Amino acid sequence: MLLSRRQFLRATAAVGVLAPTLSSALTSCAAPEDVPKVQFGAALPIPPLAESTVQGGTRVFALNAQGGKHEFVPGKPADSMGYNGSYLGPTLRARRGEKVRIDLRNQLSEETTIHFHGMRLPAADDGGPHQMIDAGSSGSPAWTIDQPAATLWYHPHPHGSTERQVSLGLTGLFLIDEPGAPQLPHTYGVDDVPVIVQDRRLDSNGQLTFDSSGNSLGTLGNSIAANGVLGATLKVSTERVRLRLLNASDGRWFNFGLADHRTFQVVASDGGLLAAPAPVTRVQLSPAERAEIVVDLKPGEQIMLRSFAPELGSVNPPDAFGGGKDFDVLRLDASASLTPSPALPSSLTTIPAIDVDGAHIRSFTLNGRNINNHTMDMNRVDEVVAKSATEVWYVDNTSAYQHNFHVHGVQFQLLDINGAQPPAAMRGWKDTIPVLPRDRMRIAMQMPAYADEQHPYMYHCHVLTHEDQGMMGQYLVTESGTGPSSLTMEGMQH
Ligand SMILES: [Cu+2]
Repeated sequence: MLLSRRQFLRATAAVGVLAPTLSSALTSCAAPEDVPKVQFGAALPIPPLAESTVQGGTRVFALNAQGGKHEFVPGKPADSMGYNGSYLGPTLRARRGEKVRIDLRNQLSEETTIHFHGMRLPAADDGGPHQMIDAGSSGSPAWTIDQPAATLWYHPHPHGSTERQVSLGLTGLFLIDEPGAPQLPHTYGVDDVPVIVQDRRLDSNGQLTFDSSGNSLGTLGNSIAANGVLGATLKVSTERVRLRLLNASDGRWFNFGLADHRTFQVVASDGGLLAAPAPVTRVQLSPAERAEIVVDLKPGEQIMLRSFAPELGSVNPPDAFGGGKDFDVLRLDASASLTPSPALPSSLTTIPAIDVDGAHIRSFTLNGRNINNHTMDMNRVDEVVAKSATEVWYVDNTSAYQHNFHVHGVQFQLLDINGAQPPAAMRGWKDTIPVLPRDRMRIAMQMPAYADEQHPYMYHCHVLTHEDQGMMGQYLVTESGTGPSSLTMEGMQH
């Protein structure tokens, strides 16, 4: 049975349990208690591909948002939420050009939404905080997929309770395929493997908690889950494996690398393939960012995918608020004999640079829990943009704390970071970028092609605690680029 929000908060208020390896990760907690040390070896579960039917030319997926129990710690089932199961959700998969519909039944005891993170789609189908689905009700967002092959994801977005619903397990991947894809490992669950990485804050009873207790980073966990399992291990049977990494944590930055510091290739960012594979030894992801990486393996070897101490900006202390730890994520166990994999192509796709000549320029300043000195107001329209216009947005973090920045309804290009060219792994399509203290980012994008004076898109910090605290704004897309400064809420919320 699920607890109400108030019951849940009461039940978790006194909790302050730490794993020995992350004992300073939380700055204002009760005395640490031992959490069993995680042994690697449990098989990495592969989220099933969601079944679909084609109805009148539309590919239809059916999802149930439901409560359940999930065992992070054996023998200690935790209250959880999932889509079509007790934790996480199936992987949705569709091709560019297809019309899709997602029939979501809300079987939770509370309202929710389903947001399609990274998708270009009409605002009314985006599943933001205005598209609430009551307990016991259903919603059916539909649109035509019109963007490159990518690893996107879906999750709830109810204003003020996003962190709790996502933390409890409402998270799944949405893969877009495209004809003419370059030759990369592509057998789902074999050499093309989704890896949803979350730091989970578990108490001594193995229950999920999400009390940020004044930590400026939001909730930091004491355990690391890959596809919902602590100490996960992937048996690899091919010479190369493609890992689709999603940072689905509340507030933790990951800096992924292999334990022996070997070079691997980043082949895709949030919104699709890079122009060419980017050889790196680390790829850093803030909450909600994705990277697809290809790792070469030798027969019989074991190698750990690790998150090393992330770079959190010069303003922060080295282990800012406990966000600077390193820890193991996923062990890769290569078979004694490996099936040969084709060589990686030297070029992957074409990413035309957005022509920013004459672009409309806007500025967004992150400070405290504010964006441009405001917290979220569901009735206020913060920006009005013209349909399909090219825009350049400056995003400045004037605070001493790290944030990130996500824009709904678009994929953008990161033009520069403090005037400098971004690293190769960030030169593809993005929908979420880290904005470290004192950083100024400049992004360019073509605004959505769907004009709608009633339904806004969101932009916000994706540290879920910050988002719930109101670090979010709304933009409307209209034909002319002018429009109302407030919304009539009547009939919109339900
Ligand atoms: Cu933030």
